[in-house]
Amino acid sequence: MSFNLERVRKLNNFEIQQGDIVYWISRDQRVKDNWALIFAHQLAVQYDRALVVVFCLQKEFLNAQNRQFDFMIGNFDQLKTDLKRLNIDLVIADQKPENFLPEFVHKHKIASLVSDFSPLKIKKSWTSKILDKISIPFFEVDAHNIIPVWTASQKQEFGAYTIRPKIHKLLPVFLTEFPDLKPLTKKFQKSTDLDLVDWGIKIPSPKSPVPNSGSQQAVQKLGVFLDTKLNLYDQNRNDPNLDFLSNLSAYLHFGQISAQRIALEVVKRFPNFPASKTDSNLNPDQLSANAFLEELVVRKELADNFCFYNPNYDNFEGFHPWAKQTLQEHFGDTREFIYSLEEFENAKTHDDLWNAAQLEMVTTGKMHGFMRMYWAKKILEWTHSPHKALEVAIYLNDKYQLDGRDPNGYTGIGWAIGGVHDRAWGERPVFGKIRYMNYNGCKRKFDVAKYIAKFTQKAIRAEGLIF
Ligand code: FAD
Ligand code: FO1
Repeated sequence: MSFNLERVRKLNNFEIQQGDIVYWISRDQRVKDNWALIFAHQLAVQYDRALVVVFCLQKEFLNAQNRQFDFMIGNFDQLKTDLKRLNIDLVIADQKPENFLPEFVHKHKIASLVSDFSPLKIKKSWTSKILDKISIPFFEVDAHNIIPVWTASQKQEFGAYTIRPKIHKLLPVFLTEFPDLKPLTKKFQKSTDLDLVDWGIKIPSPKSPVPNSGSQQAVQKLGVFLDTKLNLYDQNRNDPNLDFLSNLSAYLHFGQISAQRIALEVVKRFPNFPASKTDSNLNPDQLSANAFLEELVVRKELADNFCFYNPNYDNFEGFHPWAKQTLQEHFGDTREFIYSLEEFENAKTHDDLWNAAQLEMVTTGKMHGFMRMYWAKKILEWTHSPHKALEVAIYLNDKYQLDGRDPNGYTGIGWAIGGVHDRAWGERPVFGKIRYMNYNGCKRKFDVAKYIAKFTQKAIRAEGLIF
């Protein structure tokens, strides 16, 4: 089987014992194309054991609201059905992972624990608390990145230009097809002593209509993107009035589709990625595909690199020294406008373009990628300090975006407000040397009035866009 063991980290030194295998599923909520499940399945086959998948449902998760929980839960039936085909049970527990998993391991005499990987502090904290309480092998598998984050680079990278050559070099090794999984012969037998462990809650019903969540929908969306948008992606991606992005970010965030699957499908159609430096004869369709893969692979994996190596990924201390210094030098600058969190949240600024972007996010659960840059930079301009700007941007992004609470979000906001992965630009008030964006620049790029008209309160009411 083409399984590269670089994808796996063993987090302790225990050896495998008698008993079954648990895959604690969190970030990669799918059966197809999931390296963590593939590894757990491989352990089950190798040692002739059963495999059970456990999900710990948290009521509080980084400011997630009903819309995000509904999007996530909307995929659980599919997950359960897909696992059942492999003779694997799904247990959903509404308890903290650090309480439920050690007890489950103990109660069911589990031989080994496998989990998917996330660079976020919340997952690191769950993992370290579990490690303190168990004495069986605990493996972590990077099932989200094409190149495992610890293999791509051993340090925090400065920018896309420093990680790109490393990623491009390793792609032939890691951008491979996934093996098919066969049903397991052994089935997990739950303990008869059910009182001590809460045996799986009923899958809660979504509270609001879920906008097409689930692994099947993700595959459909990918098909539409490949057939009708990819060739014009590069040309149209910075126009928020056009629907030319993949719209896959929420599916990627919840692991309902694998980034590696998307990349494989793109490369099947456009095999010249990465292009060699000397290759200047690429046709426009191939160039467009490469522009998309730059975002999906290089930018996305750079975001995981930032959060993995920088525990301050969500605060001012995480910025590079040049950015902290320039922002500090401009702390005292007069701000023309200052808004409270409430004013931002209710889209009550003087700027109709900013308000429209905020309303797009609140009503649809997804702001267009181009507007995210403008949106975050204006929060820097209209708050008392970069600290406050970060707090407001992260709060709103995590609360309203379906794809929020993600390394891409913390890194994107860090880029806009703190120059993360960017360079110094011409100095100006408030921003210092952080790259600036303004309304007139947007006007030159796209039909600003059209975008505003679409997302004004009145238009939203008429078209029923509210989430
Ligand atoms: P496409 O253009 O179709 O891109 C495909 C995929 O590539 C995306 O789904 C994403 O996984 C990846 N990608 C694209 N752009 C970037 C980028 N700049 N950095 C890292 N990966 C990228 N992305 C999120 O997933 N969650 C967030 O919370 C988030 N917040 C952001 C906040 C700010 C201030 C900024 C500037 C960017 C943010 N991004 C975030 C990155 C980017 O804007 C979104 O990934 C993109 O708009 C999602 O839409 P899409 O899937 O249709 O994009
Ligand atoms: N992962 C879990 O393991 N349990 C949850 O209850 C859970 C809720 C959740 C809500 C919103 C959201 O955006 C993500 C959520 N996740 C949850 C998944 C989470 O994205 C990943 O596990 C993170 O990467 C953890 O660091």
